[in-house]
Amino acid sequence: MTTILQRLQDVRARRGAGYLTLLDPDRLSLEELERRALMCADADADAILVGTSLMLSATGNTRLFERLRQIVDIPVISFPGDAGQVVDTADAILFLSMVSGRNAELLIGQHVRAAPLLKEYGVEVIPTAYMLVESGTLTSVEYMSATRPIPRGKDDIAMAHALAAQYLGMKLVYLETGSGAAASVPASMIRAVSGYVDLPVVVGGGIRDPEAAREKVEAGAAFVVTGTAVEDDPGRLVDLAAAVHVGG
Ligand code: 1GP
Repeated sequence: MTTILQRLQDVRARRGAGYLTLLDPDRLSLEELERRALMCADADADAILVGTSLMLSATGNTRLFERLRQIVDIPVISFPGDAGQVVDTADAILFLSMVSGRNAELLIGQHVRAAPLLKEYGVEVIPTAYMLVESGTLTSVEYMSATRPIPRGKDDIAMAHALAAQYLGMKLVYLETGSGAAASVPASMIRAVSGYVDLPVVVGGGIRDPEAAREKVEAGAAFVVTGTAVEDDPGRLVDLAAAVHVGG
């Protein structure tokens, strides 16, 4: 059976890069999330990520994944802020280790809590090195993780972290400035990291227009993530997807 990771790799091979859209369950109602998921799929997104830094609502995360998987035929992947967001209804989970920080809970602690559940659920696990990059303002992820981001101009630090993650056996590198960030990950850092490691590089945070999305792909991003655009500017989704799909 084809895994979700293989499907994503195949998207990258066929389309040049993949376009992933993030839905934050804290920001919209279930009905609205369903509507946005359909818009993402119609706009030709390659997968939907679902996750949040906080999880303010106690209800419906399991149900949300179930519903989204019923209504779209692209993968619905968990992008959890912590082990409390693990569900048995996701197609896969980005098993994020926040390697840019030195917070043991986010490097291994939450994973110990989540791993037995994921085994029981049979959810596909995609080991992902999550790297927070300085964005100029304090983002939710920086605040909630109590970690310091990698300085924007320090490509060498990002490269060394990504290579260490590769040697630790991770399958993706996620370069992130945080949802709603004022600045996205610099092209020079994406170029440096993607040229240095063998892992596909996912880039997210602060990407609002097709030009910025295309710049990330041209710098070497295998996948581009947008979240805020899905909420604030869904009319842009088609153009964002087209800008990422450089392979046609
Ligand atoms: C967050 O990278 C994503 O993990 C999306 O960020 O909401 O800024 O698009 P935005």
